[in-house]
Amino acid sequence: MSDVEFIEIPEGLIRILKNSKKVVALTGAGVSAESGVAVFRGAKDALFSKYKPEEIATPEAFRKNPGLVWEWYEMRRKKLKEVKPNPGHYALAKMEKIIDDFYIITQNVDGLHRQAGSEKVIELHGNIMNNKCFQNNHHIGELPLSDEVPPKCPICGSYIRPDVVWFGEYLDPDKIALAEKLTEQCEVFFSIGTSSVVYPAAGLIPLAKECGATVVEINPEQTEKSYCPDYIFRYPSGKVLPYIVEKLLNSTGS
Ligand code: BV8
Repeated sequence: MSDVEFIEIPEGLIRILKNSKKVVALTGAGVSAESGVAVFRGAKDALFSKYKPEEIATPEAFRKNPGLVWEWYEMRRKKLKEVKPNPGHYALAKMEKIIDDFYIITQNVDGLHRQAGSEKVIELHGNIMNNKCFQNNHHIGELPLSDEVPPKCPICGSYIRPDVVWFGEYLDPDKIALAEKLTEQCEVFFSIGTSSVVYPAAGLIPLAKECGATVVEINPEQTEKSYCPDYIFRYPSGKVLPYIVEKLLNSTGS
C-alpha cells in the first residue's frame, strides 16, 4: 500500500458521530499491524505462517506439546516488548475523550490500547502478559524462577500457560455479555483491523447492523463481514483514524 496522502472522510459520517453518545470499536490484529505486531492470517509475516491459529492456540496443542506452545508465546511476548502503540491506537484513545460513551472491544491480547491511554477496553481474548496454571486457573503474578519449559504452578504443580482464550475455550461470560449489550445499544459500530472470522467476536458486527447502528469497516482488505458496513475505508487504520478524529474535533455544529 503506497503511502496515503489524504483520506476523504464523508461529512455524513462525521455528522452521525457528532450526534452519537454511544460508540463501539471492535478491533483485531490489524489495528496493531502498524506497530509491527504480526497479524494472524494472510500477511507473509503472519504469526501463524508456520502453524494455523486453530492448531497452536488450543488446549489440545498445549497438552500435546506444552514446550512448543509456551515458547511461541514467549517469542510473541519478547517481540511485544519492542513495540509501541501506533497513531490508530492513539486516535481511538482520543475518541474515548471526545465521545460520551466510547468502548473498545478488542480481540487483541497485546495490551496496546491501554498503553495508548484507552481505559474502557474489553479484552475479549485476555492479555498475553498474564499467566495462569493449566489445571486450576491459579493466577500467576510473577513467573517462578525455573529452567522448566513451561514453568510449573507453585500452588498445584501443573504447567503455567498464558492467560488468553484459546480456540475451543469459552470467553469470560461477563465480558461477552457486556460486549453484546454495548453492541446492541451503540449508535456507531467500528470494525477495525479484523478479518472477522473468529467467533463470537465476529458475530458482533452483524449484531450491530441488526440493532440499527451505523457500521464502519476500516481494513485495507475485504473481510467476511464486508456486507454489513455503511462506510468502508480500505486503508490502514493508523492512517484513517487520526483523520476521523481530526474531522470530529474541527467540525462545528451538529
Ligand atoms: C468459543 C487469543 C465456545 C490467543 C484468539 C461459530 C462459527 C464457526 C466457528 C466457531 C463459532 N463459534 C465458535 C467457533 C470456534 C472458534 C472460531 O471462531 N473459529 C474460527 C477460526 C472459525 N471460536 C472459539 O473457539 C472461541 N471460543 O466460541 O467458545 C465454543 C467452545 C467450544 C467449541 C465451540 C465453541 C474462542 C476464540 C478465541 C481464540 N483466541 N486469540 C492468541 O492470541 O494467541 S483468536 C485470534 O484471532 C486473535 O485474538 C485475533 O485477534 C483473532 C481474530 O483475528 P483478527 O484479529 O481478525 O486477525 P487476522 O490476522 O485474522 O486479520 C487481521 C486483519 O487486519 C486482516 O483483515 C487485515 O486485512 C487487516 N489489516 C492488516 N493491516 C491492517 C489491517 N487493518 C487495518 N489497518 C492495518 N494497518
